[in-house]
Amino acid sequence: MASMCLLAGPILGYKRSLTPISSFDTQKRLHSSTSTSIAVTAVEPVVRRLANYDPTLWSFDHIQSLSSNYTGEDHVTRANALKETVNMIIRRQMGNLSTTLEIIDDLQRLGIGYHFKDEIHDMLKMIYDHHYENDAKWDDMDLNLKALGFRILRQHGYQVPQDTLCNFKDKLQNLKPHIMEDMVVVLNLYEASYHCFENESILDEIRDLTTNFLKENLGNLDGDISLLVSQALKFPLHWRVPRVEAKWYIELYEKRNGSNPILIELAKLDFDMSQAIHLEELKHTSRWWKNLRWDDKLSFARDRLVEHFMWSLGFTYQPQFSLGRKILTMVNSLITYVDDVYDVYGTLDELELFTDIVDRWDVNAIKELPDYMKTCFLGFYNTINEISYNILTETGLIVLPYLKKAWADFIKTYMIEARWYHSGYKPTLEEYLDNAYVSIGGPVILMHVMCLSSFTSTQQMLECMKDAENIIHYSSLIFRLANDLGTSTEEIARGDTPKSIQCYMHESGATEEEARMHIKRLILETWKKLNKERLSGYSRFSKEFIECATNIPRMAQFMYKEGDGHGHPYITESHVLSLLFYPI
Ligand code: 0FV
Ligand code: MN
Ligand code: MN
Ligand code: MN
Ligand code: MN
Repeated sequence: MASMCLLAGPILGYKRSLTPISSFDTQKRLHSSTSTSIAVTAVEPVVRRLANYDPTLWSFDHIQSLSSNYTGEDHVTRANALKETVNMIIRRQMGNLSTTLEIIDDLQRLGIGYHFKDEIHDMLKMIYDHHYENDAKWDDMDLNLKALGFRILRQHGYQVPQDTLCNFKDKLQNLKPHIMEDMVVVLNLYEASYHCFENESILDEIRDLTTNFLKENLGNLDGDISLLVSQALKFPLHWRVPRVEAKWYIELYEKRNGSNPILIELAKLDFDMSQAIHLEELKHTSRWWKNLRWDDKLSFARDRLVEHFMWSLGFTYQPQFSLGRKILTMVNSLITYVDDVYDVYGTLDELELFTDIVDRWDVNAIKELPDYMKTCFLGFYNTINEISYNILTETGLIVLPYLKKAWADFIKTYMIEARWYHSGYKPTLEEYLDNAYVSIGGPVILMHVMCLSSFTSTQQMLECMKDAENIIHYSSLIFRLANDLGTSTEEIARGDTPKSIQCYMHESGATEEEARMHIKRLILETWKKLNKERLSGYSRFSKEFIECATNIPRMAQFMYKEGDGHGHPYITESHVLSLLFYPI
């Protein structure tokens, strides 16, 4: 009967008391991508937007049917033997600066650096003490090693000054693009320059000059170096997602002359073995998702479980962070659904109610909510309680009060955006970003990561959280700016509050193209601030926390580089296959 009503007038829907919720599916199919639907109720019309998101590409049954051959003891035994051999290789070349730096770089890029944390730590300490503490030795070193050493030391939290690279200019002039070694120097300088802080003009200049040099000569290159350069020009290594880089680099490294077969075998095996663990995590979370039933009860929103898992995998891929990936996948799913409630489906009055109930964390008040919000609130409430319970049994700490607070603060930023939208208010860019770095979800995600770190008390955790405000801010700000570059065109067409591009256009009179350039510059500047915070953070935060905080903006730039890779799942389909479903 419901569907007959809808067929009679596709623009008219009916309130939930008259029409079962499942009819939203039918509405989705009948409306065009930016439609507004007027649902007629017995009392007053409810105006709702519909986004017409693409359905998920991955069914529950398909996810559950996935499996990997890379489980079992034989693989573990082989991997352990390979790790032993790599350890020997590392020890054998210690003392040789050039091969040491190269092997560290390769181990990291192949995604297996985490197995040799202590060895890498010791090698870098030696290099730093020996070469950097002693200026003269550093000055004598060739430019390529300086660039490589500078990058790797900064990656690991060493305060190497930019002056280390100050005499690059004369050298750069003598470099010949047709000589492969010379291009490697330029490429290494380029990659080093992205570890820049604010006001490091030498590094700024290196970035500009090497970018131009690489662009001008890309056409004349072939082989490895041409692939490395074209990849670097799309995104510098420092901005790339480690798990994505590993998959790409393993293939490239394998084809390279003089590559080490032991490293290749270990990298491949490790990728496939950790992928087997990831698949089990995905299957586990997909059962949680199926039980939650939001995919059909809240069918106006983006059903993106697999993509939410891929985000978590981009944040951290090491096997020991399994619980973290499962929790973050749940968190990402909640964020996306609640975001669609606020941006697309909910009326202003409903949203005020929901915001208030989350703030009070009052499960008894759900009877005041419309039906779809009852499902949304209770599912959300139960999930956060479950996450808190998992963290309690894992760490012994009661984190619920902090999670509740982080979620309430987050939802309030959604409410501010909803009020702006409904009143037609146009914030300045600064006013917008002060709210939007929170509304993107970075702080709430990182609060969960923080809660998963090992602390002896919640007091200690709280102090750490306070210390981490800047790193959280910059990480989330890049996440937001990258999201706006990729999603705001459709958001504005559908009806949403002005995003950073529109705010800047409005306040400065810039064209859209100019505004986009401005946002890209802001991303670069924010990376510099993040770099600084990362470095000072090494003594205060867990390495996992710093890595997650750095991987969030990397993942955002990756997901939104070709538009809305999250809203349009076919854009990211090949990455899901390559990272999650297909072994090497
Ligand atoms: C919201 O997208 C959304 F789905 C995000 C931020 C990606 C999900 C992944 C994680 C939470 C890691 P949308 O562009 O609608 O966000 P805004 O805030 O612009 O409405
Ligand atoms: Mn679409
Ligand atoms: Mn949204
Ligand atoms: Mn939103
Ligand atoms: Mn967006």
